[in-house]
Amino acid sequence: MSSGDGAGSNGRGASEHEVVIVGAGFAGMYMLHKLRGLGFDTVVLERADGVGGTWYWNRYPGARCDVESMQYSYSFDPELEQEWSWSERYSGQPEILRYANHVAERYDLRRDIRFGTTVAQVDWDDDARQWRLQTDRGEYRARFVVMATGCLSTANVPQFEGAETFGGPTYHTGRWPHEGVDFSGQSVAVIGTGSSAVQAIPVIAAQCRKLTVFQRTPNYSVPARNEPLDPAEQAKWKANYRELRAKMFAERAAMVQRLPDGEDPAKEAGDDEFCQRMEQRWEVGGFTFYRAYGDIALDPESNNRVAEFVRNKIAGIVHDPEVAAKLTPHNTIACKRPCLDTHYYETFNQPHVDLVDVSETPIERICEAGVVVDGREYPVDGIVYATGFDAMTGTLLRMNVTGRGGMRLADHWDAGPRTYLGLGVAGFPNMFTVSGPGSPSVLTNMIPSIEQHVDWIARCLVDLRERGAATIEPEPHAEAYWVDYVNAVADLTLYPTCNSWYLGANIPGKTRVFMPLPGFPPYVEICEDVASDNYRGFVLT
Ligand code: N01
Repeated sequence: MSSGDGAGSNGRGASEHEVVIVGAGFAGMYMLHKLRGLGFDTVVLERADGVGGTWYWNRYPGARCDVESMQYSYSFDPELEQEWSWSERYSGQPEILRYANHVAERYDLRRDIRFGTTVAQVDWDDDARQWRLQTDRGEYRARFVVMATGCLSTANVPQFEGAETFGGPTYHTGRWPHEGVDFSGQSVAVIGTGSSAVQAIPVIAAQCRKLTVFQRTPNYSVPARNEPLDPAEQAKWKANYRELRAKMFAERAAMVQRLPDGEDPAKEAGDDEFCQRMEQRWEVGGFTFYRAYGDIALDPESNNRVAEFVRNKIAGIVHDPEVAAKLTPHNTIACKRPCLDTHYYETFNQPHVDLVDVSETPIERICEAGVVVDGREYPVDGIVYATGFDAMTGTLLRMNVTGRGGMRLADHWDAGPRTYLGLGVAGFPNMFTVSGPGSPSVLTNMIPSIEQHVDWIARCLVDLRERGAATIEPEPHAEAYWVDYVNAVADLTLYPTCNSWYLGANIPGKTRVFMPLPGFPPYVEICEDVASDNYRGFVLT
């Protein structure tokens, strides 16, 4: 590649294309397939050795999607929908990665993906009206850049004092060794109790000799109720995919729930009706629990009533009242990303599982033997960091993007990410972000959200080609309007009321701004409207 990337090489050592896509997860793969079909010369740069993005990296024990299998898949090709079969209600990471590989194979995507290629610098060349991408394997140039870099792709590893002195192996859930890890007979520390930890803890506990969980904030979790996928359920989806996909796309999180959403307010429900409805949803499992009433994400009183239901469940499941109290959250339910689990709270009833509350006395340091909290040493053989990600902006900023006049994306986003529609950034022409900050992205089923972005970007590139336009970029006032709009919508909800990664609150020093936009269908309508209205809010040259 670099100078030897074949047909696209420009004779100056750079590989030249119409479009460079960064990332070969579900977004990058579909973008490549779509643009190829439209006749664009496109290449994908991917730092991993394989496709799959999130599902390539997150191989920790218990890793599983909490969107149901029949909905967590591409909808763009009915033949693909029919030929692939899922085995469980929620697919595990290995099965999703197999699906990603099947897609790469089926559409012959790999020939245009440069694996093992890390993008280090991305600059807009105003004279050439081109992007220049420096990678560890040479330079690429392209008129358009599509950042398909994922929302949760830069691991957050807290800088604990003495971390480098630890004598055993350490793992981050999002960078799990491909050969797997055998914890048999070992004493293991897990730091963190977010979605990844909630999935990993029961599985690690089943294998190791001793497990110590270091918890800073207790989390609400609801049973996923995973099970083998009922063949009748799979057949129903396959027979009615078009209708059911349309239903998904009409839902605010782009997924159909097992039970209809409650529309009425939780705080006004009679006690019996409330208990019956919540019990039913607890039994059915999955995100439908969080949709039992219409105002759970909006009204503090209603929210607290649902939260109290989960608190009582924890008290009923966890035998030791002290442990149950530590595991019980008191903040708003579902203002952090809701968790689904398989026997998470039950795991803490096992005699070899300990919970260390580090909310008031943080982890002091890591020493050669283990983790130190409040002067006490917890000796362990290995440490699992389930400490999350520098979400939504981390990966984009790490690529050192500069736009018009050398403006750094990092400076433009100093006070939080600024985009128009989560698709483009003012001053950064011909750059698109799939599931960028300011779009519904992480508040939705990611694959339909990705498909909507990819389809919009592809339509935009075709329109530019037909009009002979060289560049497109958001107007600053449209971007400013959009930032205000996203904030205003978020402020109608309870989302901004706790320290979540949605707000950037998990990364020391990161500006606190609510990054995703709640509500998928209205967003899709706005995107359609903008494109149909001559790309209102964008400048085309
Ligand atoms: O990360 P997180 P995650 N000392 O940021 C703790 C998606 N996902 O990898 O809450 C001690 O949620 C931190 O504590 P606190 C999903 O969108 C999807 O679990 O900040 N603890 C928290 O408990 C999810 O939301 C699936 O106080 C520290 C934990 O580490 C997103 O990925 C499955 C600490 C981090 O939790 C991220 O989830 C799994 C410190 N210094 C994940 N720093 C699906 O099923 C951090 N923590 C699709």
